Amino acid sequence: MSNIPGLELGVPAVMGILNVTPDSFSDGGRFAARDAALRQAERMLAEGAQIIDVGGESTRPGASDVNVAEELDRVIPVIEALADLGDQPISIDTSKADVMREAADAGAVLINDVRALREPGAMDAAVVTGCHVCLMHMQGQPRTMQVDPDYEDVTAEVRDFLIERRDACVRAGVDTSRIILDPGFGFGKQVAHNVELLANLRQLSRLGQPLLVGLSRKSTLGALTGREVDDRVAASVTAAVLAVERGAAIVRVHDVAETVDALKVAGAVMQVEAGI
Ligand code: 7PJ
Repeated sequence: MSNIPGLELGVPAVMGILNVTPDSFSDGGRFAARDAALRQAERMLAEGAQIIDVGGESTRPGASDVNVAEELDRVIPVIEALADLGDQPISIDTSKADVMREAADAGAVLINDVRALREPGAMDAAVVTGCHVCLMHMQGQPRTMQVDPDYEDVTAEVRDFLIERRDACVRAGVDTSRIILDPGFGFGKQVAHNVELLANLRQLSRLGQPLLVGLSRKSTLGALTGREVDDRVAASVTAAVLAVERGAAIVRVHDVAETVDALKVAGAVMQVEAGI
């Protein structure tokens, strides 16, 4: 599945979301303080998260930009403290080259970039750090991406974009074994696009790279269930199971304990099915 140190081969991994932003859409402000963030990370690790994704820039639709100094201030102390806790893999959710470099110095092993290393200097930073990278599809920019997302064939367009970005990374010097792909649920996509992408996820897993899927508490799940963001646990867990069944290697979630339980059940069934 992945050769990120600390992750088991072939077993789906749960990535716990650690937002260190005052404006994150679901746990806004609550974990902004470093100690609170650390407690949340420790809880997610105790619940079975195998990776912690530290993010200091909210990418929710309409969120305002964060400057480099502010983003570094938010994430670096948290990454340093997490690295001191043990050797569980740490991911940095950023698009900024400087944040990638400093996060890697502080102990991050995965760069999770919703802009797929298209910002100035980001590709070089990914290469020099030697980190794993997660390349995500997005149509448009966070501020405006949900205005009128439009596709002829969402699965084909996402696949072609991910192939293009993977190939650009390999040409720049990132080893193929370090590349993870992500269809970018909710990033410039309508509900029907997200549902279609999840239904067709197998086609993306055939690209041969591990897939990361983030649907946790997203508005598509709100649209399908009529539930507010804090009441989307069952919907989120269901989405994670459906994604893993269709080949996802990593699921990025808020509700770690519930997702870990669900994946134990799904994993047992999938192993019998696969004759393992
Ligand atoms: C994703 C992400 C996702 C990856 C966010 C939210 C919005 N990174 N960062 N994939 N979503 N790789 O958590 O709802 O889907 S921020």
